Amino acid sequence: MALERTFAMIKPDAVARGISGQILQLIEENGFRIVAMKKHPISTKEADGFYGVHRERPFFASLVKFMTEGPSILLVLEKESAISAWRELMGATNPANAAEGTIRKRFAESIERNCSHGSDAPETAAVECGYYFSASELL
Ligand code: 3AN
Repeated sequence: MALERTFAMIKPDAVARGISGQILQLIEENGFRIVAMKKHPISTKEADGFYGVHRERPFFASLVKFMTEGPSILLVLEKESAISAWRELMGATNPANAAEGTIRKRFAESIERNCSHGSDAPETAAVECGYYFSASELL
């Protein structure tokens, strides 16, 4: 298996609740290397573009409002099979369906306020890492 990179976010709900440290600890305990990290207030324009694939979904406006309500922590993570490994550690989108021990099972309040984001495929990981980080920031 080859080392892979994925884009991850600790969303505004988790940052505001002061649990980003616990999530970062889980990231490191589970063998991910933090390649890049910054705390960043996502703008409406950025959220609109980032979640553009969901534009026609009924929850889109609410999702953009949520993602812009406070700063997020943006990350590039590296590990073997990082994309699937990070999605596994996050758990299902809806915390009601998330497995025991996952971030969303432990911390998420709802399907919208679900604490974390992770890329879903190599193509989206490449686009999402580049959405917020320049090549010189990937250390
Ligand atoms: P994931 O983040 O697990 O890849 P996506 O890409 O389907 O899930 O959804 C992106 C984000 O949109 C989710 N993280 C969540 O915040 C929100 N979302 C997804 N489905 C719903 C829904 N049915 N109602 C409200 N918000 C949703």
